[in-house]
Order: sequence, then structure tokens, then C-alpha cells
Amino acid sequence: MQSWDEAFEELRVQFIREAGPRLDEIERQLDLLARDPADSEALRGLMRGFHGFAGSGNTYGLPQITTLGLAGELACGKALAQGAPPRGEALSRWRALLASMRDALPAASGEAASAPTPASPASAPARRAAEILIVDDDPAMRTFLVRRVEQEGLAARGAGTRAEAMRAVEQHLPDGLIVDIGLPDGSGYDLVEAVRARPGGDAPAVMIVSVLAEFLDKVEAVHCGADGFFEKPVDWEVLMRRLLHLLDRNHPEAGRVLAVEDDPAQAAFLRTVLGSAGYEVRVCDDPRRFEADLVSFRPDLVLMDIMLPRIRGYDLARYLRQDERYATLPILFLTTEGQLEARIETARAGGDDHLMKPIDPSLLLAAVGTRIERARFLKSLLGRDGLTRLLNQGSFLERAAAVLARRRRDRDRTTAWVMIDLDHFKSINDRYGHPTGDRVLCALATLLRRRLRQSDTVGRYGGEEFAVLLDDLQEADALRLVRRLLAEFQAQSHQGPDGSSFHATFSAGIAMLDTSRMDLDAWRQAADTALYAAKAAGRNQVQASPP
Ligand code: GH3
Ligand code: MG
Ligand code: MG
Ligand code: MG
Repeated sequence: MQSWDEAFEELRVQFIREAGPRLDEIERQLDLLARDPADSEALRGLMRGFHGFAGSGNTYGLPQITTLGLAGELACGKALAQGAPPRGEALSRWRALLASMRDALPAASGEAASAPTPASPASAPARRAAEILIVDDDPAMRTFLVRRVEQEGLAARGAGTRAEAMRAVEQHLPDGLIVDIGLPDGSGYDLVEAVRARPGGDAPAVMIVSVLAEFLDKVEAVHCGADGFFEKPVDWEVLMRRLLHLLDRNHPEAGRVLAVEDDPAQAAFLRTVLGSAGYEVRVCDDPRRFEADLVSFRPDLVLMDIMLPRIRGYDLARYLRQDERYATLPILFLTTEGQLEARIETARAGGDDHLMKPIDPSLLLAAVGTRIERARFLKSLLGRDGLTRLLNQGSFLERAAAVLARRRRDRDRTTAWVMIDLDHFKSINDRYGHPTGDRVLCALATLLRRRLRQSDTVGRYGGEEFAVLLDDLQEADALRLVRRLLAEFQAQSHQGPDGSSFHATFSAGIAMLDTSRMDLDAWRQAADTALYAAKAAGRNQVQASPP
């Protein structure tokens, strides 16, 4: 990648090179106005011309250009607001501004190279390399794996026993683990289970490997919370791909920024600064394309210029805020206008804040970074159920639809939909009260979260109904796994308010996805029907949907 200094210098030279034709354009609008002072389109064009320089001059180390541009922009703005055609003396003042701007511009070469580069954006979120803990008692294997993991740009630590691994985890929770199931002081499954039970232990991606296929128990591996299981000789390429994919989910990409900016120099500046910090940037230079860009680019944040062709950024923002799909999408205005007025307008339009041009690169990154993070957090709260923190029905169905789309492309893999419903839950509520019922719901949610893999999707589907998607398990294994969860849940005892204890059970239905004949609704219905059959057959059991 180009260094910040080089990128900035390139932008600056480009700005100076393109300034000539843009000043000519200002002159053309002035000529139009001289011929017809009532030509408000020309007046608006003139204001936009000045506005572009007001925003960019300071950015590229040319403060005088900003001052002159701002003076022109404000004067045109005033004339527009008054609604009276500008008089001859106004036009000559603007011509004088234009001439001063031409003088203030350095030649495209020579002086351009001596401009001070603004401090490189220091707050660019430097990505910490994810750390992988490798647990294998064979030192040669450990060394090999440490090297293999480091090749991917990840950090690696090794441990030879279960106890050593636990100490390492207690010191510092890794982002991922690769665990051999046969350890000298216990099984890898137990280790993974212990890691998952720790605070934050559901986050790391866990790969289990085994020397002998017959030792590898898929159900055991899923049950302890491993994300993948591989038999030796392991295809390390496949394992690494899977691991990297899971790590990516833990460290989401920096984000997508839609810059609504008609000025090419400003747009290039935004692209360079944000691009250097890993953001994906799309520039929308025509407000008419704004809606299409929102839909196709799905930005995490909008940077909105105020002065746009035919419309103001505030009006676009108001329009966006009317749509509930974009309720949490942060909007940052880029403005050269007076500060107080801009603040008021920003608040009225439902914007989050405004940044004054010229924008300092570090400030831009800090503003964009914190707002994207906050919006993501809000969104994650909206997608989750308040009591159990599991996905709510809406976001569960969204994930299910995504899984279905992936399976249609990759028919070698399979997914099971498990629908779980507590038995006679109404009578638990009636007997022990609603708060106790809530605790039972939370106990089941915790069991599901602990026992299942990070790659599995767990949601609270309705009141006392849960739904789970299990990847890569055949029906028989899915049945075994859910039976085991049921046995474990049934063994848990819950306390009533009077100190008495009781046990609860659930019923479950499983439907394997068959992409050749199912859409999302048919898949869900198949799981529902199987659940109903389990209820009808006496509850406290699991049934699979008939093929
Ligand atoms: P079945 O075995 O047929 O599923 O019987 P059931 O009693 O579990 O089913 P029913 O649908 O008759 O009742 C479900 C009950 O779940 C009724 C409702 O009050 C309770 N419920 C739903 N959401 C919550 C909740 O968030 N907290 C508590 N405590 N109870 C809830
Ligand atoms: Mg503009
Ligand atoms: Mg029920
Ligand atoms: Mg129910």
C-alpha cells in the first residue's frame, strides 16, 4: 500500500492541477450572471464553485484559498437568500476574489512539493494480530503448527498439556485454539468445555484435531463447544481457512462509509484517509443516486456534504431518517458553514454531528470510528432478546436465510434446524411465578450458548421457544446432540421462591435442510411439525422430521 505521505502528496498535486479548470468554471458562471443577473441557476453554480475551494484549500495546505472560497460562498449565499439579483459591484468583487484565488494557487509543480503534509492519521485502528493457542503434546507437531499459524500473520502460543493450556487461557484469553483431543492429563473435549465456561469463553474459535478417526466423536466435539473437528492427517489448508473465517467474525471489518460529496478533491481526500485505515469507501457525487447507493452498498456510516447539486445534505438526511431501516445509521455532516447554525441544522435533520472542513485526518478517523462502533453495538442490542441475550426471532430468521443461500451454492454441506419448546411451561409459571419462569428460560439459553459452537446460530424464537441451526451434522448426530442437551437440562434443578426445587424439560423437533425442495418457510415448518410430533408423543423428547 502507498504510504500516507505519498498518497497525500498525490492528492495535493491533483488538486492543484484540477484547480485551473474549476476556476475557469467559476469564471463562466460569473459571465452568465453578468449577462443575466437574475439567472439563479448560475448563482447557485457560482456558490458551489466557491464552496469547493472553501472546503479543500486548507486540507491541501492552502489556507488563503479556503478564506477566499469561503468569502465567495457566503456572499453568494446571502444574495440567494435575499432573492434579489446581484448588482454590478457584487459581481466585480467576486471577480476580484477569483483573481486572488488564481494568484494564491502554486504552480502544479515546484512549490506543490513543499507543502506540509498533515500528520498521518495516527488513530487509524491498528489491527492486533489474532492470537492462537496450540494445544498438542507432540512437540514437533506444536512447532509445525506455530509456524503454520504465524504464516497467516497470526500470533501463536503453544501448550503441551491440559493444565498448561488452562494456565495460558487464564493469563490471557486467546482468539482461537487448536486442540488435540488426546492430551496426557485429560481430554481435549474437557479442556474446550472448561474454556467455554470461562467469562468471555464463548468468543474464541476452537478447532479440534484427532490422530485417529475412531477417537473423534463429532457429537462430543460439538457438545463441548468446538467450532470444527479435523482428523489427522489434517488438511491444514482447510483448517486454516475455517479458522480465519471464524476469526473474521470476531474482528469485523472496519466498516463501509458512504461519502455523499460532489467535490472530487474532497471525495479523493476522504477516500484516501478512510481507505488508509481499512474502511471501504464509496463516493456518491449525485444525490439522485443516494438511495440506490444505500441499498447496494449498505454503509455503516454516511458522510454528508451540505452543499450538493440541487439539494442540501440536511434534506437528504431528513429523508433518510424517515425510513426505519436506517434508524441507527450514523450521519456525519461535512460543513464549511457557520458553526452554530450548522449545529442547529444538524440536530434538526437527525444527524449525529458535523465536522468542519478542512477536516483533520485524525479527527475524521476518530469521529467515524467511534460512531460506527456505537451504531454496531446499538444494532446488536436491537437484534437480541433482552432476557436471554440470544438472537431474537427477526435476526435469527435473517441468519437462517443467509445459511439457506449459502447451502444452495454449496450442496455438500448440511444444516439442521432445531426447534425447542419448554414443556408445560405455563404450569411452571403458575406454580412458581413469572420471575422463576424467567430464570428457567435463562438457564436453557445459557446451556445452549455454552454447549454449542460459535458457528451455530441460537435464537429465542418466541416466549418459551428456542431455535438453533446446527452446521455440518447429519440427522443422527443432531438427534444425539439434542438428546444429550435434553438430558443435561433435565438434570438441572431450579429453585422456586419458597425454596423448593424442581426440574424442567423440553421437546424438540429437527429438520434437515433439503435445498432441492425447501424454502425458508418450509424448512421452519418441517422443524415445527417435528416439534409438534414430539409434544404429541408425550413431551420430553426429540423427533426428526420425516424425509
Ligand atoms: P407445552 O408443553 O404444550 O408447550 O405447554 P406450555 O404450557 O409450555 O405451552 P403454552 O403455549 O400453553 O404456554 C406457554 C407459556 O409460556 C405461557 C406464557 O405465559 C409463558 N411465557 C412466554 N414467555 C414468557 C417469558 O418471557 N417469561 C415467562 N416466565 N413465561 C413466559
Ligand atoms: Mg458540495
Ligand atoms: Mg411450551
Ligand atoms: Mg410454545
